[in-house]
Amino acid sequence: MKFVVLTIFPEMINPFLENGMLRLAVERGLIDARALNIRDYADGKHKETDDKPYGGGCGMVMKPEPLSRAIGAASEIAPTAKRILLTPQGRPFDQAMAHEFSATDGLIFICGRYEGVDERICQGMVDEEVSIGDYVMTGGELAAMVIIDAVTRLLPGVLGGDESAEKDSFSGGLLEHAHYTRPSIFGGESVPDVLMSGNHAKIERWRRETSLIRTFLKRPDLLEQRSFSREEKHVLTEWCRRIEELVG
Ligand code: 4GX
Repeated sequence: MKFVVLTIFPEMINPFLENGMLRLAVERGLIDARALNIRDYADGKHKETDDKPYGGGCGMVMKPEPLSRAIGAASEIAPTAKRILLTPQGRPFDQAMAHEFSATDGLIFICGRYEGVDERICQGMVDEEVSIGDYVMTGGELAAMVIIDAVTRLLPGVLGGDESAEKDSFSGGLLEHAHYTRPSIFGGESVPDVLMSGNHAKIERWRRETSLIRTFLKRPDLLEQRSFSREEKHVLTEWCRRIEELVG
């Protein structure tokens, strides 16, 4: 899988590629990731990448020529990669999209700064506009790193051990159950007995149940677009019954 990030701040991207999981994935040959400096594709002695907007107004717009050449260079590195423009106007990024992107062979990220990029770039040289959330950042770089991180951890061989179930936990549409490690008592709080019981069937049942209830309490919106298994329906009706009993 190839990632190419087009930015005027490659120094924001490089440390991210050189540490942690990203570094591991590069070392294992699972991904090839690099940042290209849009300024390297700009003209003149000042190598300007932005200009004043036609029609007036405050702020600057990224010039089309340097961007167009940078996208051309990225497409030579990763000819079949999807070209993504990071913008609050894009399709909202989520775990399903992370899975979708992890099945492609490459992604090119176009990181705008200022008020954005010339509209003719958006129309002609971009396959998809993506947003990481409803807030405004100063550039697309953090958004590109968020997406690279979420996609890379899904690639086979990146995270060790019995991780495939964990990787799927969000695509299962539920939040994770609680986690505990030693010591068994911390700050006067102990670990739930079931986790100390050694009964693996019971532990797995507890994890599935608390995962469902937690999702209902913290993020009920996640349950709206999801159907329930027989066991899950049983868990929810059982909680309902106990609440009704309590309320009287
Ligand atoms: N999810 N920003 C992009 C400049 C810009 C505007 C329009 C292209 C078109 C963001 C987000 C985000 C701020 C990145 C504005 N570039 N990106 N930038 N939310 O806020 O992805």
